[in-house]
Amino acid sequence: GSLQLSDGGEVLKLYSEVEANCLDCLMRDPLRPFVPQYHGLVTKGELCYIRLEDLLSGLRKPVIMDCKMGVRTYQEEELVKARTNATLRSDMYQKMVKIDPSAPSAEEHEQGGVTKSRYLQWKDTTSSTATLGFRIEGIMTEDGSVQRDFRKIMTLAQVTEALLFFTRRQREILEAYHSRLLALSDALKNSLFFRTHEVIGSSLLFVHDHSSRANVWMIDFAKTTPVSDASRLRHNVPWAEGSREDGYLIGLTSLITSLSQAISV
Ligand code: 4IP
Ligand code: MN
Repeated sequence: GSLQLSDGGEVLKLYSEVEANCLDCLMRDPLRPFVPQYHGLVTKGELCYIRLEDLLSGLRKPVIMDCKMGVRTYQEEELVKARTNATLRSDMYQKMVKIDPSAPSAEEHEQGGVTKSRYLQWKDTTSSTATLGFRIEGIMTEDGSVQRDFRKIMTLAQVTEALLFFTRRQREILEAYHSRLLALSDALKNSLFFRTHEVIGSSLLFVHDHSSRANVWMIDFAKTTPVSDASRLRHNVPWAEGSREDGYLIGLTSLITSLSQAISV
């Protein structure tokens, strides 16, 4: 993600027009209680930033989990680009080889590059994204260390294990997350923003600390774009190219199911 700076109870995030437009809409939508409060823009030197509520402010040694939502993490335009004027990314090829040297095709090995859509698709299909509609991108434990090995998780049972690790099996916290996600699910049903936006690469941020407060926030809207006036998205059906469907609710349902399982362990 883009660089974030902390600034007196606020977080500054590098300006993106797409994200700023989303935040403008979200401040007037039923989803507002599930999004960091947006305070407009600020310029520092040459750069423009989005001013956001610091979701960690007031927390002691917070424990954080980032779940990237949806059945895909690339925009449809990325596929069009790959077909029409494919840019080969050597950085993405290298990241791929580092994780699995046998993942690139013979041609990709030869070129030493892959397209962005190919790389993101590969990540989506080697994680729970494509099947469960979300993946755990990372967990930050209370000592501040970030663990990223959850990205290869494929099954709901593994997700439940990860949730038990993340919450250290604290029932109150698991239950607080569960009810927050049910409330989010209600808000999404009433949200005009949600009906009219394709939500790609957005995360749910789970945060708790020593008190049994636990909260979930929707973050990262740089790849969340409006659909045309006439169309509405369902978010709970598989994606087919052209449909713009993101499978966001498939992921939310998986997460709620997994939390229920973790609670009943
Ligand atoms: C990253 O791959 C993430 O997928 C980024 O998504 C994505 O940025 C990067 O694309 C890609 O290189 P790794 O996490 O495997 O390093 P996110 O920011 O949601 O984590 P986009 O542009 O898709 O947001 P590039 O093109 O920014 O490098
Ligand atoms: Mn990003």
